[in-house]
Amino acid sequence: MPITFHYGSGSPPAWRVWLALEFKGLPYEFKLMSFEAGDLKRPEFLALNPRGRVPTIVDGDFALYESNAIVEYLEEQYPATPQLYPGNTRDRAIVRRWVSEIDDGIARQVYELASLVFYPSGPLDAEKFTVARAAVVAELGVIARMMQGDYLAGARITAADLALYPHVAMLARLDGKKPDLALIGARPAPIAAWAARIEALPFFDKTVPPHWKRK
Ligand SMILES: N[C@@H](CCC(=O)N[C@@H](CS)C(=O)NCC(=O)O)C(=O)O
Repeated sequence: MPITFHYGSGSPPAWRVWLALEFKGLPYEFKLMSFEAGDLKRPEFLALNPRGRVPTIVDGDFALYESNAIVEYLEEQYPATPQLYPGNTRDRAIVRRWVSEIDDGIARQVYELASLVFYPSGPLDAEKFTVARAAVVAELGVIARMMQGDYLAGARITAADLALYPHVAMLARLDGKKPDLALIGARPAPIAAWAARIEALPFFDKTVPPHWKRK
């Protein structure tokens, strides 16, 4: 029985899991959930995830939510698939460290900026934009300096790359809505080259959020 994958378009953690399922070549049944239609708060979905969020998977009789828990579960449950936590204990610790740094850093910073752009609570506040944009650009610089090779943790793609990519992809969406942010051009060269590598993955196009493709 394939894994059931509950996804919401545009959700960075859900995109992370989608990339992982594809990278591993695992069969899955794709369930596109609508935030607007309230799909995530229906009793049948809350029975799988009491927080009513995506991503959520169901593998046989096992339901799991939280993107990082899901990616690690897939890694352990399907050890014959391409690895996202490769190497020895220390290598894997470094991948986990990256994922934590991404969740605590750039993910929050991009979310902060995206909230200002997509869900403004009042009139445009130029100072808030400047501060939020500067935080994103500074963190991209830190990540670029810390990169260990073609990918975040070295020569091979890992869970860290799949964790980061959806947040970097959001920069183009932000520029699209507010071109003077000029975030794409502000990406350090190693980040731009790394993003192009992710976008060249054979399954990448399939995972682009469906509502982004409709634009
Ligand atoms: N820490 C969670 C975050 C999941 C999350 O916040 N998902 C959002 C979409 S990005 C969601 O489903 N929000 C709907 C809601 O909270 O009602 C993860 O990594 O899976």
